[in-house]
Amino acid sequence: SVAAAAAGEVVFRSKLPDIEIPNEQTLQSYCFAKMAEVGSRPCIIDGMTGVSYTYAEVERLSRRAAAGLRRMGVGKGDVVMNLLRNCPEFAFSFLGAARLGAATTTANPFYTPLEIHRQAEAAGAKLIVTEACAVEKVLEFAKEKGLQVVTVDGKRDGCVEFSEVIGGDELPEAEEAGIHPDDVVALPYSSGTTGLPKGVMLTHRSLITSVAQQVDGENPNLYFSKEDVLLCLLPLFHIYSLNSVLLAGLRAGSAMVIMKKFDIGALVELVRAHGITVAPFVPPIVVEIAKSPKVTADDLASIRMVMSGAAPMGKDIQDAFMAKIPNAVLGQGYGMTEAGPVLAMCLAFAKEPFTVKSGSCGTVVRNAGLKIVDPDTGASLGRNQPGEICISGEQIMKGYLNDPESTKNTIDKEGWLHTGDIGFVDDDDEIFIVDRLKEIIKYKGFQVAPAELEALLITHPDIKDAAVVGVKDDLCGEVPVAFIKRIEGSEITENEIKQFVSKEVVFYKRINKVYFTDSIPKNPSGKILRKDLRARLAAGIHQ
Ligand code: 4UU
Repeated sequence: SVAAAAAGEVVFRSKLPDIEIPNEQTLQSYCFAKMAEVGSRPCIIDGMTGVSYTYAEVERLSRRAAAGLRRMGVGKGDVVMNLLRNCPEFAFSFLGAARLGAATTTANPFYTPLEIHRQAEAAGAKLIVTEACAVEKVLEFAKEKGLQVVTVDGKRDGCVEFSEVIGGDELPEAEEAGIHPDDVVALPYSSGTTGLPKGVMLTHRSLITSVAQQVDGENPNLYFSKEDVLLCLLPLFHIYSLNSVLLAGLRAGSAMVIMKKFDIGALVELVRAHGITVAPFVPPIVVEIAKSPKVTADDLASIRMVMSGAAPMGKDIQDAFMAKIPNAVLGQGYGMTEAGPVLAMCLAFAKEPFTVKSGSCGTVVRNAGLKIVDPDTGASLGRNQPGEICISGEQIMKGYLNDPESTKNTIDKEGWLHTGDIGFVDDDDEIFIVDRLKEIIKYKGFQVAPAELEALLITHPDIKDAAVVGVKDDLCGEVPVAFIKRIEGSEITENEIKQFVSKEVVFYKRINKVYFTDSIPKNPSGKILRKDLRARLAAGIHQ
């Protein structure tokens, strides 16, 4: 529930009234609640092949996936890893696991073996659903650890084909029994405000609440209808797309066109072919479309709503984009994996829309409370005063998997989740993010955890100490750079260090620049003073 305001506290609420949220059921029954109305309507369309699945078919396939996963030994409390680019099977597998009371942990198929193994092991995955581009990276590990591997795109030695998993009977509804609203259904990984990536436990209750806050009610904050065709281009392994596209789309009865990889020409073709009406993006895609001479307003004429999120989008980008596509509403959603994930949503997306300002990342969602807190004193701040954004409500995570300490440091005793984002709420209840307190770096909306890169860097025999911070980048938002203290006598070069890192991490975590230094600033307890490093960079001091 929404944390009560203590004396003197200012708690910001949505302009929309609270609603009844039916979160005492399973996520799958909530998402398919309107089956009688939408059964024969298109649900998932594979943009690659054009194959289209109706709502009734998606429900049936998810029941078959449940039965197939159960045959392979998956049951309540188990974890399945989806290591997939966007494809219909992602949804079948996710919903199938949910029916068994199992959770899905999602990961980027372009991760390196190190990154995949680490997450699979930490999450306790029993089975990995993947595709040809990633299967090589999991086979050996899976054999060693006794995990099963399923492939969605063809036969492979040592693997089971997904077509086989969904080849049998459907799991009857009665056999779904025993799932509690507080059971975990999704387990994405996020480093949150500090440290290494951690498993974020999102329950049936939290995801239903989050989806309802967006698309339910007489005047939904994010109005998706049965007539809408949503573009599912953002990766489903990230919570933004999983929640605000797939789950929100299912609940609303919209059609979703699945796009496997970003290409501006292919995007235009899909928009034209399917009459896409809603396009959820991240800022770099908005920029690319605004700048591309290949895309005209005519190409995108069917789109009525463009959402941006996962990274800051300034007023100038927003204005440039709107000048190009004047008929669409462009606004932002503000999310954080741990927050379930949506904290705020643009009210111009509502069924009865409000007027909003460019550059705002929305207004707090309904059935939630948002507070701005002075990071030094902990005092709750009023309007127009920047401080740390905190959120409460039934949508927030249950906690980090096997990490009560980090959970306690993120969700306080009163139930407020601390985001590590600095922002303010203006006179019209609109939220503006102005800075980040936390160490995380966002490369095109993807998380890069400095602690992960630092831990890797210091395993190199020539590196005595290392610190990683983000620097602004026009194309990517931010990129990681490293300060390195070499061991005495070492002559290791910038390039050698970059290559060492590149071998172990996915492309967007690569070190963009190395600065050699004699000292890494730390506080007395050994915490890296990233602010000081950022100040050094700003002052042009690179040692
Ligand atoms: C400035 O990025 C996300 C989730 C994004 C999301 C989800 C559902 C957006 C819209 C939606 O409908 O999650 P994480 O965990 O990868 O990263 C969280 C962090 C935030 O704490 C903030 O620093 O990403 C940054 N961020 C934003 N920053 C997220 N959205 C925004 C935004 N503006 N609109």
